[in-house]
Amino acid sequence: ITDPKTQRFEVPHEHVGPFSGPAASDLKYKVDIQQNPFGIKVTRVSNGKVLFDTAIGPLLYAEQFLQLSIKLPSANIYGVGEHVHKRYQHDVNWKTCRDTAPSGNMDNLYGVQTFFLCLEDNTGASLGVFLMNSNAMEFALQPAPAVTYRTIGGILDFYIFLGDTPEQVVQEYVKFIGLPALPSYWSLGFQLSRYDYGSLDEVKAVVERNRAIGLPYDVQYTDIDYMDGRKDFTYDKVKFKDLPSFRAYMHNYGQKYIIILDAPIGTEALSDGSPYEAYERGQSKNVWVNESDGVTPLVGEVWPGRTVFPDFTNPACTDWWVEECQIFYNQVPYDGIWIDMNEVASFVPGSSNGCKQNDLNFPPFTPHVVDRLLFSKTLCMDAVQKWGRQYDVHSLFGYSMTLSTQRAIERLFPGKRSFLLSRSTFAGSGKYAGHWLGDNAATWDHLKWAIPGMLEFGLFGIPYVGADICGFFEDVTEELCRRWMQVGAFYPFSRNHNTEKCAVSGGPPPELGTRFRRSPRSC
Ligand code: SSD
Repeated sequence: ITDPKTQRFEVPHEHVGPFSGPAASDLKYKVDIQQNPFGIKVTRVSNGKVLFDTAIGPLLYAEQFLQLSIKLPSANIYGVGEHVHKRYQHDVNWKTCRDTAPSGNMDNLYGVQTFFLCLEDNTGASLGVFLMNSNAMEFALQPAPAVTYRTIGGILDFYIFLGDTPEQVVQEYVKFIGLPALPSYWSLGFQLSRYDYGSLDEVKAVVERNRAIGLPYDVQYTDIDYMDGRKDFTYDKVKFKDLPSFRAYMHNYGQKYIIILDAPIGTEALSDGSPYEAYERGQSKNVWVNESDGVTPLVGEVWPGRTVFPDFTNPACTDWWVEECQIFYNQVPYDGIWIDMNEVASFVPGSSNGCKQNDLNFPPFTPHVVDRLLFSKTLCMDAVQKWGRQYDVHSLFGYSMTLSTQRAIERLFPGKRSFLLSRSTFAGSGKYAGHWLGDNAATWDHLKWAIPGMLEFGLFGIPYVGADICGFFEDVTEELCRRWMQVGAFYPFSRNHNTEKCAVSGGPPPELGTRFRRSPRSC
């Protein structure tokens, strides 16, 4: 449903292009349009069941407020994200859904997935509904049973998929948005990581301890502490001075090495005062997200301080990013890339200069998002990228970074299945990347909630998914970590990871390296 008079933003999706060719024949469905009240009704031909009926509420179509409600055949609804859902099947009792840590409420988290699956009845017959829209939105579940999509821009570009089974619906959906990447065999093995091992020596000590007890693990990570001042495409020449030979060290034992790259790029010189060359080259090619004037790079704040933000929707930025991945690879070989902070995260609201008072930053209606402020922990909504304003393209940042990083993967590992993991996702991210459920905590609840979270990402076409085993935040108990390692062995993406922690007295038991904490933090 578009505006017949003015062009509105439409998602420039990499896989979903304009349709051509003859209309389908022998349809399973019938579509009726009713007037007064306006409604679109989709009926399953085989049994006359009404699957999708928008006449249950008004179609509202204003410049910055579009709403459509859909009466569904049953309350067996699954999907729509990214949130923490305590159950796989949704509770339709009036529920409404950024970089915010997963919690038990319905806060909007790292990605946007507007697809849901509805099981019509107990025969397996199912339908899927997908809204190709990247604006801030709400999704409300009601006991009718019905759902309401409420978005503040773009168009109402709905796709409906019918199947005789839920699997058939998901197969149709992922074929439409881009079939999931086949993971490399080694990436299905157990993986070990932590935010701030402290030095490469410590990383190697962890590797050696786990090799010594024969723990079967395939992959070792280094997080942003490997970098010089947490700047992409650099490494700490003191604490990680032997990093250039670390991949070979891992390969000698049939293991792999993965690096993290963050979306935000620091603007200061390196710790020894030398120029931060990746930043300088990006600056010379004008590859950053700009302020509302379209020419001044927007400056935010992440690690290590003032940062700019690559505009991955700009082909010149993609070329710069691919080149930087190659230059760094030539210094420090690696086997895969983990991209993070790509919601895009910023620790100051909007920009270091704040955001202008206008209808993009402060729209007439703000959906139920964290802090009720669209630019909280991210960029001003009037910031400019090649694909459009942040207001329209914010939810595509992680997706566009995935597309750009995939180009680097293809350059570095031609003809091989490699590894790409992204925190922020959109429909189609699974064609190239896997996902982890973000900064969870060492609690039994998070152990439990990870199950529906992973099942949902299977619906979203991102089946290579997992959660930080033993929890990212908080200190884990031995029993919880043991249980999490057991269930984590069944995660498609099986990685034990946790946040930076202070040194503890007594030190960890040998078999779990420095990620396990027996005693409370001593600092
Ligand atoms: C990494 C996490 C996500 C962190 S990232 O998996 O280990 C460092 O690269 C940053 C994290 C952050 C929130 O902005 O999400 O939380 S802490 O870790 O700064 O508290």
